[in-house]
Amino acid sequence: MSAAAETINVQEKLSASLLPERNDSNNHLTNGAVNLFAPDCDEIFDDAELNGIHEPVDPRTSLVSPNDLQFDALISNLKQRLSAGHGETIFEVGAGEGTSNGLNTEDYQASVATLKLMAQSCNSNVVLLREKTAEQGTMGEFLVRKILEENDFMEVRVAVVGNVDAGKSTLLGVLTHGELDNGRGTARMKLFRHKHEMESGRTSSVGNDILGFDGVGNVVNKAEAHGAGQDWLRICKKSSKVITFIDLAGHEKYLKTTIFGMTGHVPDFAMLMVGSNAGIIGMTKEHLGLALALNVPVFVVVTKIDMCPPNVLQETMKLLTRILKSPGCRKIPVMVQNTDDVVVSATNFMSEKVCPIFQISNVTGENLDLLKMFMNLLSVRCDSHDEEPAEFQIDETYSVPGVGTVISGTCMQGIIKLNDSLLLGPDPLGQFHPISIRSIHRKRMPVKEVRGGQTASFSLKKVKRSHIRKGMVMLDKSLKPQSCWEFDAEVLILHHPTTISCKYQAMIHCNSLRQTATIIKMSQAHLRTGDKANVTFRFIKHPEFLKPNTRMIFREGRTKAVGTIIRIDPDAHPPPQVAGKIKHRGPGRGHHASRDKSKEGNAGQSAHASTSGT
Ligand SMILES: Nc1nc2c(ncn2[C@@H]2O[C@H](COP(=O)(O)OP(=O)(O)OP(=O)(O)O)[C@@H](O)[C@H]2O)c(=O)[nH]1
Ligand SMILES: [Mg+2]
Repeated sequence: MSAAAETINVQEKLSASLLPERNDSNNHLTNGAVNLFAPDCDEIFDDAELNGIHEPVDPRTSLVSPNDLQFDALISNLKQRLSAGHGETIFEVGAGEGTSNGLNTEDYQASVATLKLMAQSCNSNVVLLREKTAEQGTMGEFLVRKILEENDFMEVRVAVVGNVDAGKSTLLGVLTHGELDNGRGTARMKLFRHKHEMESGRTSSVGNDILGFDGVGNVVNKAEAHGAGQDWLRICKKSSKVITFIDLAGHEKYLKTTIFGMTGHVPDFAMLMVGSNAGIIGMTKEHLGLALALNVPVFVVVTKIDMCPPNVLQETMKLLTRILKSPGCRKIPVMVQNTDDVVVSATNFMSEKVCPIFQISNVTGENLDLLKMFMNLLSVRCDSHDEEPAEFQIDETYSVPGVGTVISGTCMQGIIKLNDSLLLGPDPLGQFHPISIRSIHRKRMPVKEVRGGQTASFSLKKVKRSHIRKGMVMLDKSLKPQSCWEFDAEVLILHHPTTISCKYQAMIHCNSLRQTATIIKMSQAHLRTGDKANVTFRFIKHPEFLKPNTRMIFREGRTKAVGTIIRIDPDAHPPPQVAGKIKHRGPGRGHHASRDKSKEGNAGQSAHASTSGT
């Protein structure tokens, strides 16, 4: 059987294989993700009961002619689904239980009209995604998306990984700038940040670009006038959903930066790119492993189908499906060949089991529409935890003339507002210092607040850039943060040529922090490939802010391990060789506020525009 046929069969089995996971009345999957696909039959019934109606409501016909009470229950159900889906949900019309699906034309039209009224009451747009014929008539799937204020948008981050020359930067150039590639590198030029990248054509840093979708799913980005960059402000204002692509380097020598992009930039999803003619070579498996280790759901884009002989493409697909199904990955590959496949794979993607595969050409544009439709349906993966105290991790710092120090990163939880006073740290002594927020930008757009799951940049009052490093955090004062020199983690050794013992040193990547640490204790004497153990690490340079349950990567040369932090030790002391050398460089010391004030001036809109990322 051909690889393509194999994946199509898997797709047919997909709905059946995913059904048992819908196991509670709130339609949450066993792994915690919300399945937007399923109709909330139980909730409709519960609401109806609450309203004193004791007859069970058939979900298939519930929208045909609801009475006032039923209509109210339907609206409250839709509101819940919109809130669980961070502002959008996919609603099935005519879906019943078992084999009883579909509605006759009249009832179907009445149901669609009801859905539109429901959406109107929830201040949302409705768009038809697909219709199909079932046993009892027509069924339809609709995207219901909340209409947001002009300065607000849903944010989804996609890390773009894959081997050198797979076409990562090219695809992003084509998607975000609306012009096809010439096969010799024209499209990627818009993405590069450095002169040497332009010259070599190779990405070496973490790049950023955005693709905006409006309320009904149209792409907002326009093919810009010759040489002009995309206007991020316009895109953000017109978009309901903004996809931020994190363009990463495929070359092995930049792996450290690529890992930083995957851990520090907190992607919701990873797009693994494979050149169809080159196949699964170089860093492809390494990058796939990285996404799996960090529990980031992956979809695959196979490029260059315009120039690939059919037998080579078939070989690549065969190997790809084999790797995805292997015990190390345990994914269900789904070949996406039409809009139906897009809806099925997008709605089931959150289960982390499904791995959609696209075959595209950046030169002819083949299948790019399917990829764009899929991107439009990608949901926000993290909860914003608005009620929790604010926590922001820094992944980049800038010194902006006329503004001062600007930091960018991701808000992990809570809400940060203009003029808020937060704690910044840890400094080399492990201490945190109060700072206040003088301006906030999301994707270069000035805003008044930022919440969990969103990236942003801030200009800070009275802080020198040299006092801030990647991996530092800004936290709400109520968290009473502590830094640590030592922590315990449960690690799994993915690869090591021989054995790991105490005193072994390697680089820890955890969120946006990167620092070498020494193993000072292990639950067993030696660790080999495949071993799992509890290990105590000690940082070699300065203390860090860590939280239990965070995923981390531990790496040195070809040695790779993944782990989860289980305990931090705020009382441990610095390693002896460092203890005598630490100088205080925290914000607030050796710093003359009055002198800096004149330098910093007002944080204007253009300030953050000159920063590349958020
Ligand atoms: N014919 C054809 N060429 C393509 C396609 N996609 C990319 N290319 C070409 O492939 C080359 C490599 O593309 P890049 O986008 O730089 O690859 P990359 O994955 O970003 O590479 P690194 O940044 O080094 O990891 C360029 O010359 C592109 O023009 C495609 O679909 N068809
Ligand atoms: Mg590139």
